[in-house]
Amino acid sequence: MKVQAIELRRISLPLVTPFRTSQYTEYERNLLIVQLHTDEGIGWAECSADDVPVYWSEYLDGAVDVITRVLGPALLRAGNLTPATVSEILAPYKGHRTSKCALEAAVLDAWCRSAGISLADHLGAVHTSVPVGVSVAIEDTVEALLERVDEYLEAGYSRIKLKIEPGRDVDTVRAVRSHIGDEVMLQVDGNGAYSLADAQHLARLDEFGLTLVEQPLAFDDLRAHAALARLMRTPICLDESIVSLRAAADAIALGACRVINIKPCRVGGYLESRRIHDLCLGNDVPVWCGGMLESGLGRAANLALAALPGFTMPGDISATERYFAQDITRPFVLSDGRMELPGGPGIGVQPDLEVLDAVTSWRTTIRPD
Ligand code: SMG
Ligand code: MG
Repeated sequence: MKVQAIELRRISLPLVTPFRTSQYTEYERNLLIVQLHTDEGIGWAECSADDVPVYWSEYLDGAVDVITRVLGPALLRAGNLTPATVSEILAPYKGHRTSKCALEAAVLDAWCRSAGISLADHLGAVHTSVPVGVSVAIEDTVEALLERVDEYLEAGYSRIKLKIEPGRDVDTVRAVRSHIGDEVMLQVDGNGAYSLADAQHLARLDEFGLTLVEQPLAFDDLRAHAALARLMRTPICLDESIVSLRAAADAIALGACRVINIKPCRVGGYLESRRIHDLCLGNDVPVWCGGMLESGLGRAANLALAALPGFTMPGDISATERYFAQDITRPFVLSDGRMELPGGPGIGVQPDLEVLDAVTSWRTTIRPD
């Protein structure tokens, strides 16, 4: 397959409620949409970097720059390529995994569409629907948080994930656990806001029967996570720390986690995600698919990944209405705590071009020199 042109658009989708984590509050989701033109048809994907580098080092303006000046031209120069060669072509350029993921995902979509197969089948999916959870933002008051949790449980989510931060952790989790009862699957995410000095405090979370505690400590401190893991009964799950297959292997070998959150945009793509999945499956480490408040394009691709056999825990792949009043694709809905894979070739959905135009604030096309 030959890449002929790469169209980039910045879009902005207002969030139905602000998304507040220990690091940042987001009011609208600004994303980069990739439309890849190849000699075998079109591929769609998104680059899910944030406006500012707070979740991790990548951010949207940086993604625009590196795709426009470096990664995009490299793909255009590459001649014939397959999805598997994209990461090799882009390997000389260090980092920028979210941008690399967007380009690889667009190639995968074009490739699968032209072959008439779904991305899910291409990746080796074994399910046609997957259980999904919801990530609940930090609220000013416990009352507001309980209301939000009730709303999501009523919608049927299979598990609740609470964002926590110092000062909003043990007491908050106690209130939510006693409100929802012991049966509901509950987990927490610190987004790296704690240090090993908080170990005794974090260990107090053990009494709430949590499924896991996600990324409590700094992203680049596997040893501290391993030390914390020895002090807590609740399994540690890593998110920000797992940037590659190698990082996943290190984390497992060090005992830094018992569960891994796989986010394709964090590890450089869907094929690296599958390699991490395979490693975890071989080591009895359950995985689940993380989320970055994606548009329907990223959501559809994440669903395909989440249908692989090792994804035994509900992912952060929530219904469209949890994020946006209007998405660029048809809405994704929940049914009995699960979400159906779209089916159809490629990622199985396409943007509504009228809606896409309406939310686009900037666009450019990268062509061969
Ligand atoms: O897509 O539902 C979603 C968001 C899930 O909590 C979520 N993502 O650390 O896991 C995480 C966060 C990262 C996004 S913060 C902008
Ligand atoms: Mg996380």
